[in-house]
Amino acid sequence: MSEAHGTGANGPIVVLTGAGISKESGLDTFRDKGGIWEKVSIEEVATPEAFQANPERVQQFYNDRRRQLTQDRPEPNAGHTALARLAREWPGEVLVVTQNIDDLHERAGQDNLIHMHGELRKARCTDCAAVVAWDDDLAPATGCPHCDTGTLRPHVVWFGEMPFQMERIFDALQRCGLFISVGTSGSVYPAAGFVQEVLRGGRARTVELNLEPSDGSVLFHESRHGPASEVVPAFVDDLLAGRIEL
Ligand code: BV8
Repeated sequence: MSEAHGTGANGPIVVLTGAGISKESGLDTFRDKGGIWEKVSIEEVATPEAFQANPERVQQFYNDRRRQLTQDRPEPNAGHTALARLAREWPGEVLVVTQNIDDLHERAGQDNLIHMHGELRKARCTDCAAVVAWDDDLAPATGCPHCDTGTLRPHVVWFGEMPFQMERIFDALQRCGLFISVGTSGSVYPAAGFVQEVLRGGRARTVELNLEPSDGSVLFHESRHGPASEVVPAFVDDLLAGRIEL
């Protein structure tokens, strides 16, 4: 593979991941059959208004998912480990932007990583905004260990809240030479609009690796459909072997 492929001249590779990459690790997706939003509604558990109206219900929703992460200890799958290998072996920058709030990318060794929708194993003070690692249940009265006056909420982005590190993400999208979307239905914004942002730059190649075509499939130069544990390692092999024209 010519060095030109991986140099900064092409900008970073940006990878957007969604719940589909964690599915084979045993974590539910949101909109598939049997998914999370089939069992509970967004308005009930994933908006600031829901938290205001019924904090116990919202805390319980995240306590259940945090326990699944900390007690069942799902393992990263071959999709996660292939992205970590890409970041290690690719001669240029690889940035993974995940919509997921699980810690499977970290546990696969991914370090240049942005959790744009927050993290299930962190809590944030509603008063002083301190963010703390948190593996236990949260109750509406759980106090902040920093300011002693505030209480803790899940450090996740609810609908109607601004996702994290948007400036850094858009900067990378505008510079990138390759945009890969993995395991996401492309139904939640602003993440679902990232591929259009990349296409506006006019240079980058866009690739979708998903179990089935997403809402935005037509916007990708290439799509490979199948489980992440198969299609992601195969694509990373092709990329590292110089078989993908950038
Ligand atoms: C914002 C964290 C603006 C919490 C999540 C009205 C009011 C306000 C905003 C809006 C509004 N109307 C619309 C909006 C915008 C809204 C939005 O997009 N709504 C949608 C429903 C239309 N977006 C927002 O509100 C965002 N904020 O706009 O702020 C703003 C501006 C100024 C100032 C302040 C604010 C915030 C959105 C973030 C919400 N939080 N999660 C939590 O996890 O509980 S979103 C939630 O959906 C998850 O994070 C999830 O990651 C995300 C996207 O879902 P996917 O990851 O794609 O999962 P999904 O199940 O949908 O798809 C799975 C895919 O995997 C499928 O395609 C499937 O085929 C595939 N798959 C399955 N198995 C496999 C597989 N692929 C590979 N291998 C497999 N084995």
